[in-house]
Amino acid sequence: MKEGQVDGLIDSLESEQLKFALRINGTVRSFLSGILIEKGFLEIPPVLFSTATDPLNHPVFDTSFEYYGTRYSITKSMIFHKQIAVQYLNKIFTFSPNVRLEAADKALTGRHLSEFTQIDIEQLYATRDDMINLAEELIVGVIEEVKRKNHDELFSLARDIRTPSTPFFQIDYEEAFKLYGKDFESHLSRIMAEPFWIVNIPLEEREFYDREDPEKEGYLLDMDLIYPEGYGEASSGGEREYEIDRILKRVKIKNQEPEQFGWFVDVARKGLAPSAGFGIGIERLVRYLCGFNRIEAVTPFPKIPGRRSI
Ligand code: ASN
Repeated sequence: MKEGQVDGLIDSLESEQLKFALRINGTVRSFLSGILIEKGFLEIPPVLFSTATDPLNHPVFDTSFEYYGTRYSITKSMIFHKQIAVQYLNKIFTFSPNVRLEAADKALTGRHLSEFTQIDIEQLYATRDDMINLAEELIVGVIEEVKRKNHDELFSLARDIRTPSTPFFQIDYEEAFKLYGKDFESHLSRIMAEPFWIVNIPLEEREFYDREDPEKEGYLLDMDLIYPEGYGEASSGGEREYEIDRILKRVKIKNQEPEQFGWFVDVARKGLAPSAGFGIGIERLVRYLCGFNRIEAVTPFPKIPGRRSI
């Protein structure tokens, strides 16, 4: 390729570090699918576009398009598909590519890509505590596996990752806010030495599908996992709203319309059993394992918010 022709678009491909990251990425994916299959989870293929996708709790550019008279959107997360899938399949996971056309300022965080993959997990009749335990097992397991299998890569990257002890530290959203102000998440991420949970997030901070705590009105039975050393958010998840009245109430609070989530609401009207789950961003996990400053270093064709990409 001629110099200047791709004006920095293949920077990542030219880096030696990318090969280390991709080897670690391979270990991460095979470890996670191996352990989940062993535990009886079924892997379902990803859904790339749908008539209903995650509304998210922050604005992104629209990715909808029309196809034979039906409006679809590119998947922002498979939240609705996984909640429906577990009604029949009990325990599922998927490596789900998500497209979230974030505003350009998100590039400053070093952990946002407009196209990324999350391993999305859901289990019927599970509680938040079940999912916290599972996520901790996966995170500790993946760190141990990478240390075993990718010793050479970690050595070349001069990366020394500490294996966290379980259970991970948990802090209440409100308590963290009181102690450290509105930037508590990044502050805590910088000062902590091991991953930790933020729990009981206020209802208005999250999407309608995270279940409100019946014993603590206005707070959710959800959780965010945060990496230490300043790497920021790793995962989010929780128990789900499954009763139609509650779903409709929550959609209304968000000033959204039930029609926006058409088939999901229709299936929910027929009755859903409770479930819980979470998603772990694969690129963020690999970035953390590699100790990279910026997330685009883990992938050959990064989509950096606001930047032209191939
Ligand atoms: N994966 C997340 C969850 O399970 C949802 C998301 O990606 N917004 O709650």
